[in-house]
Amino acid sequence: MKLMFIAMVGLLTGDKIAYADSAPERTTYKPRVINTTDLGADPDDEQSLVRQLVCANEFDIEGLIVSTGCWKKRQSSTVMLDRIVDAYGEALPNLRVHAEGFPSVEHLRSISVLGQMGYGMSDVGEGKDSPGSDLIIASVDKDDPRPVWVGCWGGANTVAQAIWKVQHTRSADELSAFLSKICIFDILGQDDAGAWIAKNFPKVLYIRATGVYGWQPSDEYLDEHIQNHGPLGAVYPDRKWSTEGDTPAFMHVYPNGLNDPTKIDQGGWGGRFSLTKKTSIKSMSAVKEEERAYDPYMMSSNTSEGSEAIKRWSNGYDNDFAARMDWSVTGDYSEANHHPVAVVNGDATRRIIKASAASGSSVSLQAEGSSDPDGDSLTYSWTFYQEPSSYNGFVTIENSDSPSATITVPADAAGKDLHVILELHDNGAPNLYAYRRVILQIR
Ligand SMILES: [Ca+2]
Ligand SMILES: [Ca+2]
Ligand SMILES: [Ca+2]
Repeated sequence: MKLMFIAMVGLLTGDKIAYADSAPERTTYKPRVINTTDLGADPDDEQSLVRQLVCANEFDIEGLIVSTGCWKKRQSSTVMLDRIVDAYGEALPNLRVHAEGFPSVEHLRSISVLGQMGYGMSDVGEGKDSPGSDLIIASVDKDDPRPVWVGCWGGANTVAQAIWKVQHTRSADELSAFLSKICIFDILGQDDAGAWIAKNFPKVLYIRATGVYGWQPSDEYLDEHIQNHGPLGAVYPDRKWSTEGDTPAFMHVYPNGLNDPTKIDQGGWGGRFSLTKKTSIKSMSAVKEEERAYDPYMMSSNTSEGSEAIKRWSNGYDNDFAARMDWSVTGDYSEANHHPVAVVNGDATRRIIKASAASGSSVSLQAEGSSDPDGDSLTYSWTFYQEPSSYNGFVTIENSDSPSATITVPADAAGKDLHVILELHDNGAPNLYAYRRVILQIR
């Protein structure tokens, strides 16, 4: 079957396949992210910051906010954050040799601020505005259609203060518009502010991730590939408890072609999350009693795979981090590996491709034109990703290890969708991965 590609935004025509809608579900724009971190409670926030900063060209980082949580109920300075941003500054000339789009140190310093200095909802309300809560409001207020993803690496009371302020100073419609641009990714629930937000503002996209352990690289891996790598490796501490528990907050929005982060059940490097909100998503045990004041409240959380939904991509995200740490220590482009580009049916963006297909038909998907900036050879893998698909049977993919694969759409799949993932990697050191997702809507 010959498929003809018409335009980048998307009309794909052929005997049996056509785009379901002409508007791209997600373009390759960078996600906007703000973190609130309880730096100093557990060295894993420092670890996550290092990983985030070597990936910083993939995001528009609009806020690095030092705040509190149940393991650190007071904050008074950004010193720990500043030290890591300084290390980024040392590595930046090298990083910029290997990819475009890394933010300047001056930009990061300008968005490195204190959030709520006290704990939980006791530090939210009149007269409690902080530089962090003001920054969140200013960021959401920008004339920019992209949502702002607030990652809560500790408590959620700085974003709660931002919402409180808008609730008390603007009209209901203005509040509603404000809330529609905030997406919250809460790691484990580390104060009572998350429950307050979920209870009072149920329309906010609110993920409380609980499957945040079990995907991490080993201590030995970190010794060998991360900690011995220059100024950023030097500020990646040994773990005290678990490694990088907060990292899923930004890995979920990492624009690597796997998922649209606002479609939270698709699944990507940060995990996979249920569209159905539940009442039973509890915080860490230190907060559970305080949280009862807001029962019942509704949140989204991990699907039943838990952190396995992250771990399935481990070669991709481990090698991505290792290669980026290589970038941070060499200004010679040829001394490090760089990511391949995955092209599907002529589309070289990283957006999710949606297409319709008839039950019982064969659908040809082509990755021809995929390339690697280092001239590496590429290995292809097309798989049916069953968990996010509404079709639950088996799907056969012929030539699934070649650039040109053929999906046999099951005869009983009408009305369902099939999520097909192209995962390709190069043969550089370490192997680097690129992904695409095609969602076939079966008629
Ligand atoms: Ca933390
Ligand atoms: Ca170590
Ligand atoms: Ca390469």
